[in-house]
Amino acid sequence: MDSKFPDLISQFQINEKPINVFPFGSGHINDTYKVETEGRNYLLQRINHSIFKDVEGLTGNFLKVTGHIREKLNSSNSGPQTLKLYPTHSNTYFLKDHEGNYWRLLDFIEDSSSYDLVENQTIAHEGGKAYGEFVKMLSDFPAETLVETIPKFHDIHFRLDNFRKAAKNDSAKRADDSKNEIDFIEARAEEMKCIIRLGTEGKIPLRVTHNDTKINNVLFDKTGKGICVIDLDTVMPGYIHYDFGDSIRTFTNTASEDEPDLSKVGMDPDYYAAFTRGFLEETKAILKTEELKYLAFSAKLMTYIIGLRFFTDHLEGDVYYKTKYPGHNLTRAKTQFKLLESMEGQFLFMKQYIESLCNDNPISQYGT
Ligand code: ADP
Ligand code: GN1
Ligand code: MG
Repeated sequence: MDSKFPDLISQFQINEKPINVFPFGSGHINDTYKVETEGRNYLLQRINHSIFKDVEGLTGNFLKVTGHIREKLNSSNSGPQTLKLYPTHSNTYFLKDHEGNYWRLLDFIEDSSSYDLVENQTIAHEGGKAYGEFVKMLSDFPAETLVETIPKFHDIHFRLDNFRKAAKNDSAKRADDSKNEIDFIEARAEEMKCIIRLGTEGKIPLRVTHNDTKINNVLFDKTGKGICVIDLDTVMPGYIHYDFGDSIRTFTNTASEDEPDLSKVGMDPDYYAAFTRGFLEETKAILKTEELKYLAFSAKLMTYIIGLRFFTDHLEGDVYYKTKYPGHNLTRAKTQFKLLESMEGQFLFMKQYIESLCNDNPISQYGT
């Protein structure tokens, strides 16, 4: 174990001493470690401070949101859990070390697993229920009391501007080799502006959304039941489409997010159906007709946005996401764009499936 950990961990209000501390999980943003002790285990995270600039505001959001969820879970006394942060001896819920790094300590959720790739329909259905329940539990939480931890996070105008600047500046000299991707993005740019337009026109409400609903941000128990939604750093006001769409992106892909063999990449219709069923079982009653109408489209939007962000990072020389090899972000972007094409080919099915679940409130899904 790195010699910095015992001192770091001793600054939090826990009784146990660490025996073993090792890197854990496959997130792209924070540095995550499992802390083993003679008693319970913990999860230590170094918060990526260059991405999350307001750690105090982010921690405030975390405490408010988990507090609200905990009250709901207590009153229903059911299986799901929420994350628990430990305070430091100075009674703050994060620690700033002498190098300027920010750390937090959480309960390690035992007997749980996260997946990078969906393995069966139970996982997809349970994932849909977990993310659906998460938004439902927060539907009465005052969104305006949360800080925006990453401003304009899913703002398509902002993301397109960043991409166009990156392509023009071409600081890593990669744009010439990426003509196909640039054309792919531009061909779809107008279509992708519709959710933000509906929001600006007041036709869909701002809710408290998770905004990073990928498959490995839900923990499942051994039977495949979803037990905890994690990675709460981006919980802030957003549209329901951000959560549903980003989930479909990762819960339905037949290959990994960074699969280089594009022939393996595509949207599995059975996983789409299973996730959607679970999500709507929890949320149908709270969603407005106008929100439901754009759900199928949102899967295309979020696959596009995340592909656009991977691609922009590639053009900028891999400055945002953790990468394992040069070109990793380009591989990820190509995978997203192939997945988006697969969704385009199955869009009629995607729309009709949602319509079939909304028989009591007939809606026609948006888009062609
Ligand atoms: P990142 O922002 O880098 O994605 P996450 O908060 O998602 O960081 O954590 C990374 C991984 O660590 C998760 O995908 C999950 O596998 C694991 N993990 C996170 N929190 C817990 C927890 N409280 N208990 C057990 N495992 C966890
Ligand atoms: C990042 O933190 P992680 O790995 O769950 C990113 C998401 C992307 C995702 C793509 C704060 O999520 O927006 O969708 O990678 N999080 C942030 O895998 O940028
Ligand atoms: Mg994560």
